[in-house]
Amino acid sequence: MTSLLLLILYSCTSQVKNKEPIENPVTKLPNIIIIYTDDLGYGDIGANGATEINTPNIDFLAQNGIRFTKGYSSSATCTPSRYALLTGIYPWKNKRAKILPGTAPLIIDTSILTLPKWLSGRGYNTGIVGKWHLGLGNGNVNWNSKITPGPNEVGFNYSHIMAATQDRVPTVYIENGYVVNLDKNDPIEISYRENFEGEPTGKDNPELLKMKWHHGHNMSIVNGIPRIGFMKGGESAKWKDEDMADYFLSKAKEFVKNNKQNPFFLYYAMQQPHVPRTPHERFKGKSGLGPRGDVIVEADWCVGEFMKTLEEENLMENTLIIFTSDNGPVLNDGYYDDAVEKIGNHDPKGGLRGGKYSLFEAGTNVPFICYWKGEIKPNVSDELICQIDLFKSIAALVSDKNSIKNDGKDLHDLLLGNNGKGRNSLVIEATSRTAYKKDNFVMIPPYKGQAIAKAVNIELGNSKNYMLFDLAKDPSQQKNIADEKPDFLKELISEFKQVRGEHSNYNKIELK
Ligand code: NG6
Ligand code: CA
Repeated sequence: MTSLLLLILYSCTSQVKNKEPIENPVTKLPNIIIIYTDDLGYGDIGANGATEINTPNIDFLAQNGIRFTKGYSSSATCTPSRYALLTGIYPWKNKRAKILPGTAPLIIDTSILTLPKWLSGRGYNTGIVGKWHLGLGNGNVNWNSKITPGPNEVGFNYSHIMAATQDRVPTVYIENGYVVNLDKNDPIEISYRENFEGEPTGKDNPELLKMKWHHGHNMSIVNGIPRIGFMKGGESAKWKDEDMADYFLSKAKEFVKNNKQNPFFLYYAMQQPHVPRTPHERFKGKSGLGPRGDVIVEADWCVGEFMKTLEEENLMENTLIIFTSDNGPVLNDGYYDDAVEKIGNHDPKGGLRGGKYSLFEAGTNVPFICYWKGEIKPNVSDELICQIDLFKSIAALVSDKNSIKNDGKDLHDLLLGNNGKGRNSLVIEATSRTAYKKDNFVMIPPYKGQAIAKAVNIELGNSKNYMLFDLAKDPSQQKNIADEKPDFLKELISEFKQVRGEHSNYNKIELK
């Protein structure tokens, strides 16, 4: 449909403006932007019902675009969700797609087809700004020379990233494989096993901390914040946490300005509201909910500022913006930062059960919005869609002739608000466990382990018995109906086994 539209647009342009140089049809392809937040819950935005926090810019996208009530990340943690987003492959097919340390090697095989690689083969300028967390190098990274392979080797022409998470070392920005502002005389060393002699740690030097750790996060101290992992050197390259939002925003804007001559794809992977929550001074106290709320307000502001750039550059009518989150919410994720104490009446889960790390709905049912000025009619959809579908769906928008094979579905009609049909079924993942969704039902197989992860106070979805929920009647998963529907349960188990079966037939690169 859109390809047809693009074709018509192009032929009109060439007829009407026949005295002017004919535009390259490629420039008519839509720009594509994925704004990806970190740990933002379904209920954290006004558009999904939040009343205790203001997110006007994200709400604008929702109110003027299509808002999905059943939009899912593939997983309830970061690395696997990002893997699925970029490859269209179920992350449980890759054993290494788990929460990674900052020293982990790249987990995307550089020979497979990814969304940015495919787009780049179609003439797109492709860029990532923000959180990566998919590993770098081949093991034993030397942070003081070119760090490769990384985002640039799996399809991004431009990358300006943090390696893992805001709470993990190395706490530096990396641009196209090089640590930014690194002083060669003060080389960076990183270890996730042992401290470097003489370096203070959160555990032994509480007097140096401006933020206290609750669980984990007691190793190297950077900017008064204790982190996961040990780091030595790289003083001039270390980021200032409070400036990170402004920093990535400026890089995202720069990418747009520098790449607008061609169609572009930007993966803008914000760090908020993941821990440590470090709002800029301008946002401190703005939400009344403590730093977690403040960084959500900050992230929303970033969305607004970024949109202004698209307006100024006259790109709105030709740009598809997808806004979503890598996994559901968590309050205490390892630091004392008042997230629990100041939550008041705010419900980040939006009435769902569980949260980050959980197989219950709040783990993966996340904010999911598509906006394209003039192209998408404002709408709300209850159809099932997953981030794993974005690769195929975007590919179908760009070219209806593609033969991409992965675990995603082409749902581009749905993305454009055209009353398309969503998925019938989906496997979701949480810390290497999986569950099966079918229509309005979700089946969670029995898993050993604690029912509640005590440190974060989240129900994980572990149970001795099969659980089955009818989300249409029971969206907060209060009533296990596995015993009431034994035949249906059997059917779901058998389908689930089939989907989880042998992996086969994944795309090796087909373009270039
Ligand atoms: C956990 C961290 C948590 C967070 C998470 C990754 C501890 C005790 N907890 O291991 O704070 O960093 O990993 O989050 O270290 S994610 O959103 O990137 O998946
Ligand atoms: Ca996350």
